[in-house]
Amino acid sequence: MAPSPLLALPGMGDELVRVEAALRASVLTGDPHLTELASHLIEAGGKRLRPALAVAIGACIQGVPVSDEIILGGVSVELVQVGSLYHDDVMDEAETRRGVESVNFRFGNLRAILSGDYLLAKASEIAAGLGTEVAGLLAQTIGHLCEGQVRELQTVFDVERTEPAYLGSIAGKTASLFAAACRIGGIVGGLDRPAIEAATVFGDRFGMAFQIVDDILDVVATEEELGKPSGHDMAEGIYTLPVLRALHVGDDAAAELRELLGRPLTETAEIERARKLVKAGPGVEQAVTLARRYGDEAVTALDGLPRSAASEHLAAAAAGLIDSIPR
Ligand code: GRG
Repeated sequence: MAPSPLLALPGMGDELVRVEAALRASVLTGDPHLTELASHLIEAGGKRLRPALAVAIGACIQGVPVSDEIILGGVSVELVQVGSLYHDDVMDEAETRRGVESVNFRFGNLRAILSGDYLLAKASEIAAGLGTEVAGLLAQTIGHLCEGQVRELQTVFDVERTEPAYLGSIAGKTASLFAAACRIGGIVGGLDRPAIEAATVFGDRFGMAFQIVDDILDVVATEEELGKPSGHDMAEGIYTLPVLRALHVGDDAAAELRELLGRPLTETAEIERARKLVKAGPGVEQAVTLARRYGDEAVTALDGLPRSAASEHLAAAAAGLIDSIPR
């Protein structure tokens, strides 16, 4: 995705340098091999969007630089993100992640699972240092990620997957971590209770829009734009919003798509045909409309936060999500 306007918040660059230092320090262990495993994807990069959200919410009241506790809150959330990617790549048998070899591909499944667990343990330890509310919230969020992922597994290759099933899955697997990042920024930053609730709603709606845009990109973007093969979700049986909408049009294209899906797509020609059918129908545009609606709801939630440069950038980030879709 294109760089978020969030990262252009004055001072955000310096805040993310602090996040980076604390993130790397959090995975230094007494065992060089475990350190290598736990650092692998952290060193590979990533957008650090979730820590940036925690920082920006905290900055709504503190300005920048934010407190060390907010930086650590962002680190705990990013460690959950990275740990979940380790596990996701094992499940997907992925070979690459963040532009480098995935941990499972480089070191094997056993090490990927164990080091993913280690990252979750480190996240929990840091969260516990920030207080029982943050510790409880992070634990609950890890549960939500698992619930979302299990919901996805239950409908794999199911052309009858319903929209509520899809939305429930992405609420757990993606939006819950965005919401937690914002809520932690609010709690640790010292926002009042109504503002903490507003920040949480912002994160949830932002996360929903983010995942829908990600799912649209899987259909419409090229391999060069994505940095990974297009149509991967469809090929693997994960039918996302644009696909579900395309399946329900009731015309010849929908019938052909239905015929094509429901099983793994292994041939490039089949994947390209399925992408073409979805792109030709109204599914993509309808998914953009829903992503825009979630983005608008995120912007509205910001009314409950102190108005600041940070809240302006949060609004621009939410409103700008759909701009990353190539037209
Ligand atoms: C044990 C915590 C835990 C989870 C197990 C595997 C799983 C259940 C959940 C993961 C679900 C998942 C992979 C959701 C997708 C989230 C997502 C949109 C990832 C990509 O986020 P970006 O684009 O990536 O922000 P970077 O690399 O920039 O961080």
